[in-house]
Amino acid sequence: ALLTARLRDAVAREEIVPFYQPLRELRGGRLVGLEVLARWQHPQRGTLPPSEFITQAEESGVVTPMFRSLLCQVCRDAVHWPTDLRFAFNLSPQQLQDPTMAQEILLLAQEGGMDPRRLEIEVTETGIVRDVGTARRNLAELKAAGVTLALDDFGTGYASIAMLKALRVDRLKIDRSFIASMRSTPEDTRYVAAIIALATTLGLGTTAEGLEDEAAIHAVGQMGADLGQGYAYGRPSPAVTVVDWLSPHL
Ligand code: G
Ligand code: G
Ligand code: MN
Ligand code: NA
Repeated sequence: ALLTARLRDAVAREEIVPFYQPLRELRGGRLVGLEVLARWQHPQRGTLPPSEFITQAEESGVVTPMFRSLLCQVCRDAVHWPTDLRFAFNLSPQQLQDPTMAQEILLLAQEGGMDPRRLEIEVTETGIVRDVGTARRNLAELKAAGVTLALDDFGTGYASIAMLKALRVDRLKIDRSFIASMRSTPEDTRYVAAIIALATTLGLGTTAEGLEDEAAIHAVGQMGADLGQGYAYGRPSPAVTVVDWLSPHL
């Protein structure tokens, strides 16, 4: 209860801030978007990662005001950046169960001057299975407004082909564990290839996560993934760092 009150207060004071990680085209390396990753800039404990507070935020319901605050801060930051940059947000399972979630996101985007076509929403497979009806209506409403839907950590949860069909996601994010095992066990490359082939057959985009070196970038590009994310392209960083990524590079 104490942490919940402290967390609520942190959201109100904007101590929970967006960090950004580049999403790049695998061919050419162009910056096309940024994933928004929450960080708590704690006055005593320094910059805390989501593992220190997201579970508590979800269990207490603070995740909803936290998300609102992050979206508002991103709209403010984005004023200084190119208008074609896209923003990918993570949604908690709890948010997908809220029947007013989609409306609220679209209203906040409008108030912040953010075209919904620049937003990507990342959901996990576990987030969807809980209440398919509400999750599905929320996602359909966002999609109808032009928001891109991405299935995060793909390959590690419960997603079925039927779920991909019902939810009409636009993009699969290959979980970084598959990219990591490709490095240690070359035969494991076939799992990455299989996910990309599935996405391609269904007409979906593929984002490869956890790219830590040029070899991984090259391999997933060869297999047909279109976007990539990982330390090779940039670490999650505060807004001031984003300008360094905007200048033409490589
Ligand atoms: O940035 P980092 O690797 O520490 O993030 C760990 C996890 O925290 C990520 O997998 C991501 O899904 C989750 N996460 C980061 N920011 C947010 C957020 O704003 N909302 C939710 N629900 N999850 C987030
Ligand atoms: O689950 P989700 O995709 O939301 O997690 C994103 C998090 O993954 C980032 O916050 C970051 O901390 C972590 N991450 C991003 N790129 C890499 C990478 O190249 N290697 C590793 N090990 N972790 C990464
Ligand atoms: Mn994510
Ligand atoms: Na992931």
